[in-house]
This record gives sequence, C-alpha cells and structure tokens, in this order.
Amino acid sequence: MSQTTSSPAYGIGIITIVIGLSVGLGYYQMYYLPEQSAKPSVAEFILEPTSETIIKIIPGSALEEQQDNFVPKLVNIQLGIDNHVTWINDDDVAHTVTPDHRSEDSYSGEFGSTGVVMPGESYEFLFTEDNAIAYHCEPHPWMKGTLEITKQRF
Ligand SMILES: [Cu+2]
Repeated sequence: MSQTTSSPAYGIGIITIVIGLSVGLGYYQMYYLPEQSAKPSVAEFILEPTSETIIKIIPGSALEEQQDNFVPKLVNIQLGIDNHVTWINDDDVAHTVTPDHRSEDSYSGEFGSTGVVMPGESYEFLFTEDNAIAYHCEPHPWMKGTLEITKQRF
C-alpha cells in the first residue's frame, strides 16, 4: 500500500533531475562554451569553403615599370566558396601583403603578412566577414591589389 503511493513521487523526482541536468548541459554548450572561447562562432561552410583563391606575386613584381604584380589584381570573394586566400610569391624578391588601412577579421584576426613573404613562400588568410580591402606591398608601394568579400548570392 505504502509502496504504490511513494513510487509516482520517486518517478517525478528522477524526471526533475534529468530535466535539470539537460537544461544545465544545454546552457553550458550554447552559452558558456562560446563565451569562453574568444573567437566568435562562424558557420561551418565559411570555415570550410568549397574552393580557394590563389593570388600570385609574379616574377618581376618589384619592378615599378611592370604593370602586373599581384595577379589577379582585383578579386571578388564569396564567403563559403573561395574565402580562403593564398598569396604565392613566385618572384625572386621578398614582398609583403599589407592592407592600406588596418583590417581585422573577428575570427581570423588582423589581416596582412607579418614581415615579408620570401621568394617561393606564401601567405594565407581565411576571411569570414564581408569586407572590401585595398592592399599593397610595403617595399614596393606601386604593387596594389583589391579584395571584395561578399556573402553568397543565391
Ligand atoms: Cu613587393
């Protein structure tokens, strides 16, 4: 007699604990963890774009009379498609990738090569936000390029 009356209360107690735990776990995953990490949460399709953008610093780029240096010079980038950008130095002189005005991506941090990109080496950056960036080469300021980063157009 006494057992039949106590078992529903016992069951409710268990359910309350289970709900309490899952609410706590959900809160931990959705609010606590993201706030702990300094980086904002960025959609997976932006972090893993389907393609990539390659900009070549072609031979002879250091020469002011040479028209082409960053090739291609103007690049249109779509987030989730080709927002991972690599500059490859194919020249035999060191160059930099330096924004005309300080530019920061809230996920990837400050844009621009730290120091020079040596011949045969590369510099890469993952853009996660729409932006328009004009950049140049520090030792050779006539070397100029532009990036236009936009959201995917459907
Ligand atoms: Cu240069």
